[in-house]
Amino acid sequence: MRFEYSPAPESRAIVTLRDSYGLFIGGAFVPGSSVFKTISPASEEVLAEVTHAGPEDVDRAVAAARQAYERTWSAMPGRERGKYLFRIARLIQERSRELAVLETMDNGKPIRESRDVDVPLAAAHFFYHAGWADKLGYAGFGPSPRPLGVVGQVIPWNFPLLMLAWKVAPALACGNTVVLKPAETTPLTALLFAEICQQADLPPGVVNIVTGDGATGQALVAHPGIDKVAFTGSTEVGKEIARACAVSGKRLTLELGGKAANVVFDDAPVDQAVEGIVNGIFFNQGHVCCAGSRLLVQESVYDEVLAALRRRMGTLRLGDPLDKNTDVGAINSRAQLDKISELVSSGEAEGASRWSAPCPLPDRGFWFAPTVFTEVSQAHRIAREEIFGPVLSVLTFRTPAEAVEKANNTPYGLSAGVWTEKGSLILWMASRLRAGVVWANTFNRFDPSSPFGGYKESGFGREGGRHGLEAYLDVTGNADV
Ligand code: TAP
Repeated sequence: MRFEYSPAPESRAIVTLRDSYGLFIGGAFVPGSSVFKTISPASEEVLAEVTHAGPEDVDRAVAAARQAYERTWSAMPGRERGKYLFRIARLIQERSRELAVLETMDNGKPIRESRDVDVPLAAAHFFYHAGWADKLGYAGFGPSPRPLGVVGQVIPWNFPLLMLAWKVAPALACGNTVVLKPAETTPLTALLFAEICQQADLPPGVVNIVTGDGATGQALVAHPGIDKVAFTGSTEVGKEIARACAVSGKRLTLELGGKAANVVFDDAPVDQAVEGIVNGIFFNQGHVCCAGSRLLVQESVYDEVLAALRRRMGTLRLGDPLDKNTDVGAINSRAQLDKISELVSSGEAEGASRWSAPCPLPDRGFWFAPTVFTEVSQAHRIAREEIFGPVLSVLTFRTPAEAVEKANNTPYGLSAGVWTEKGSLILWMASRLRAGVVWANTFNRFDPSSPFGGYKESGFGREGGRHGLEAYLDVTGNADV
């Protein structure tokens, strides 16, 4: 049965967009060298003009961060730093609706996801790390771990505010100051976060935000005044950054791409597994580094699982991201839509069989219907390359050993999922899957206390949990490390 829903749009009235945004340097919004426009991917409407930071602007931001590091932040007792982080966390909660609506407008993701996932998790990251700020000496890195200095952080467009929180909260809790570059297509929630820093009375220069494109990111990671680089984005750019940092003495963490296997055994409850498969690949339009983009189904239940999956995909509602009933929003940019379309065409050309959910696509904006490929071989590009869109590739297996072999047959290693009612099989699989996170009978679950990160070409370093703190601390000279 298909239910028809009346439109239930969230109001945009809560968001006050400025015509133009400056760079956030030294606690104030300042002009930069040039400007660019940020648009809504759902309507292609221009939302605002944003400043493009050139090398001299990056230089100013790094100088402001250095001054704040030396004069205030690194010398401030942890319990005082913690108060600022708690304050920021509470302000994110207070302004949650505004942040959620703005995120959805700029990114294209459904309001249900920005409201129920992105913004609450961003607040949770600040709450969690606020609690660590005065307890770093008890985190297992020796009695007096020290901050690293000025951190340069570059983030992608798929979870703009949440990736900012993953980066800024631990850096600040550990006593570092920050220069952050959001993605070119999604700068607006980072700029609203800058306002939150002002509202929280955060000392000027502790957080600096430089908007711009890849060249701005390049200038930031190459800047000699940076002590540590934290990057989340594609493996291709991650490799470039690793090369740029190689002989600089800068500390580096990389959170890169993924091609996760979601493995369904024949004893799994099919309806629950199908919900997990749908959540694994269609959540956030599949713009998720840890998306379950390769479904491995045990042969004996293949027909049953695929029939249930197609039925469920047929009920997904695609459209206005601000509508509270929308399941699948807009693709973030034309460039990403082109990339998805090119990889999908390659899947068809290489002989895989395509099925897309029968949903009408809006005339304006960037859209792609939820799609599943069957008859996929491991050699196909759609089985090997990260599509970063709502496209699932299905493969089959007979034995657990074959499932492990196929799941690990990827240059990536960020996440994996296992669906079975046998606890022993879950543990057997988890100990063999080469992935930073393995979910059992669920998918895409996040918590600030749980470390997240990759193996192989998915990068190195962990974010979240006690492990994530280490990336922002100098632990040398501590005897018990
Ligand atoms: P990228 O193209 O790599 O961009 C990421 C960020 O780096 C953007 O801010 C980008 O600026 C900037 N950038 C581009 N070229 C740069 C350079 N040469 N030097 C320094 N910075 C540069 O990735 P994306 O397309 O935005 O994001 C999608 C990718 O991120 C996927 O592969 C996804 O798997 C990965 N991702 C990983 C994780 C984790 S936790 N592992 C989480 C989310 C996303 P512009 O926006 O201006 O290009």
